[in-house]
Amino acid sequence: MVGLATVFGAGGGTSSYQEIEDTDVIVLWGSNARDAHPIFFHHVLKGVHNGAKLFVVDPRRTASAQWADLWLGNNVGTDVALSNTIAREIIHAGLANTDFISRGTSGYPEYAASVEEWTLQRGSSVTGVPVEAIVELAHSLAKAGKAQICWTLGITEHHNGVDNVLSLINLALLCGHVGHWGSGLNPLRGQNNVQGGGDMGAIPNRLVGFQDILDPAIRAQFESAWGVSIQPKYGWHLTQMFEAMGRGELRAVYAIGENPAQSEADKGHAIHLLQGLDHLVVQDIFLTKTAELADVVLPGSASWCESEGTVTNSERRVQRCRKALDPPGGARDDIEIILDICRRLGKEFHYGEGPRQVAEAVWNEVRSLSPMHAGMSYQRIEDLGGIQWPCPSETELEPSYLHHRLWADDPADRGQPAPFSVVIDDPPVDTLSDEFPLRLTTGRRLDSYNTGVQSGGFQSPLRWGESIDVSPEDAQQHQFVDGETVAITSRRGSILAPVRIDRSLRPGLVFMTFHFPEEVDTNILTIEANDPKSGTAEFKATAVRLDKVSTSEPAWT
Ligand SMILES: Nc1nc2c(c(=O)[nH]1)N[C@H]1C(S)=C(S)[C@@H](COP(=O)(O)OP(=O)(O)OC[C@H]3O[C@@H](n4cnc5c(=O)[nH]c(N)nc54)[C@H](O)[C@@H]3O)O[C@H]1N2
Ligand SMILES: Nc1nc2c(c(=O)[nH]1)N[C@H]1C(S)=C(S)[C@@H](COP(=O)(O)OP(=O)(O)OC[C@H]3O[C@@H](n4cnc5c(=O)[nH]c(N)nc54)[C@H](O)[C@@H]3O)O[C@H]1N2
Ligand SMILES: [Mo]
Repeated sequence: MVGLATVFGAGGGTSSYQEIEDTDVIVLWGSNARDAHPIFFHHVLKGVHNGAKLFVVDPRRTASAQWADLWLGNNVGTDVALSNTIAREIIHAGLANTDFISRGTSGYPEYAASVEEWTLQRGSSVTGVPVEAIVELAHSLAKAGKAQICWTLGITEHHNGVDNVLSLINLALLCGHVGHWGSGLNPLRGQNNVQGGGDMGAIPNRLVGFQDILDPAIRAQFESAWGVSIQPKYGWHLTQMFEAMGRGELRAVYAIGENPAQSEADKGHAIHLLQGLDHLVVQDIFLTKTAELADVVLPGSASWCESEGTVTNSERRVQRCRKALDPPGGARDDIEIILDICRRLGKEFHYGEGPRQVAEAVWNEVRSLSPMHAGMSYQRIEDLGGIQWPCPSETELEPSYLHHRLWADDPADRGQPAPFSVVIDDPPVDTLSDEFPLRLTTGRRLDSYNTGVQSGGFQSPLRWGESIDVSPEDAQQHQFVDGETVAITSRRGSILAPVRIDRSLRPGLVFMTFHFPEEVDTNILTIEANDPKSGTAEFKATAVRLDKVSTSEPAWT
């Protein structure tokens, strides 16, 4: 979001799922959508069915890559090098979209000069991607009338994640793939309502509707609606919170629907910091590991199918979420609990009676304060099957893609041009060495979810539990058999896991999830290095070594 907000002023994907189905080129970059965004992936497959060419850029030959016309298996942490090389090739082949560059962008000469050092040979040797593959992606992208660049954590979970995103935005600007039907830049959001959470102000620097908390006029509106005073300063994002705990500046935490004792990088350190708090409150639908550390647990909040409200997906579409079941026992809606806490802190809000009425009243307050949501009544959201923001008018609808003004014929209508960014290749913090020669990247599998709290309780026929996935070459070199338990050691700690030999991995690369922390504690290994611009930790690049531990029977054969 930080990258998109920096260039375009709005932190949201720029197109729509419908346009994914009507485009010429789709690039999934650092995204395994087949496993992690299966519904979105159906739109991708429809696009492919309609003639789009699919490229996947991922160090692993993922389930998504198996559907691709071309897979570019780059080395972990070389995405800036790859996109700069692609950019230079586009420029040198005379394929840059000079019309769009002069209409809608700024900073092109500096950018073009900065990628000049990225010859195909250099790019190929740094990234590990063959020259022909780089050329094919470059030429297909630049020649396409419409193209969609989609990314997720393979791009963002690096200490230079924002630079990675900026380097992909550069490619779209270079080819004119933004601001018109069928083209776009799409960060796929992790949970069903991450986009909505950010839009509602659950980020350190914005109020509802992505409005800057430092703007006095905006603050004044919220102060008068809420009857409170709002401090004119930016807050901390999650990583900064943990840093502040380390300095003793943050003494109390209220965690709602988050399990940081399992999901934080270098979790041994994270748990130590959580234990040192004066006061920890956890509000969750399960008793998590974080809840076990808490002073107060607010249990049994109603889950999504037991609550009313809205969720906003990766294409910025606000949809209704309706209560299908009564919550079990005395479980209550998160919002009821929060309103109760407000009351006990001395501030009463009156939104009516019952979940449906409260949810709609809160939503109408959002509409009154956030221009981009103003036109979305509950009735209209129902009638239209969801509405994408921005929707300022109750009668009109905006196009499904953002930033069309960048193409306007009259320069006066164009607004701020989108700036190119000069982005420098910056390898992972956790360097490979003789002691730690293998690159561990962590991620997800289809049938489990994050720290396993919500998916740990069922038996899937597909599930094998956690494993350390190793290329056949590395397994042979270490003389590992499939299923053998081995020790995985990083600069922060050591854990045990069974080996799974996996042909989707290239030599030197190993893979784990973090879905089974009770049995295999992946985040003991990961590094807390993070991108200061976004606070996102470098979960995707850990240096490890593997050692044999025993001659015991393999966990499976
Ligand atoms: N089944 C399932 N679905 C989920 C989740 C889940 O736990 N389970 N979690 C949800 C959440 S919170 C999120 S944020 C999303 C995440 O969705 P994704 O980001 O798609 O999932 P990951 O598997 O974490 O990472 C994606 C890919 O990044 C690749 N990668 C690693 N390093 C690099 C690199 O340096 N460069 C490039 N180009 N690629 C790299 C990995 O090999 C991996 O295939 O999934 C959501 N959906
Ligand atoms: N090694 C490694 N670590 C990672 C990542 C990685 O790729 N590799 N990815 C990172 C990413 S992208 C993410 S998003 C985080 C995820 O980290 P977390 O968000 O900490 O992990 P989850 O398991 O999704 O925890 C969500 C919690 O919300 C609770 N919950 C669900 N619904 C509700 C509700 O309606 N109300 C309330 N109050 N609670 C609810 C669930 O019970 C669960 O305990 O992990 C990060 N950690
Ligand atoms: Mo996520």
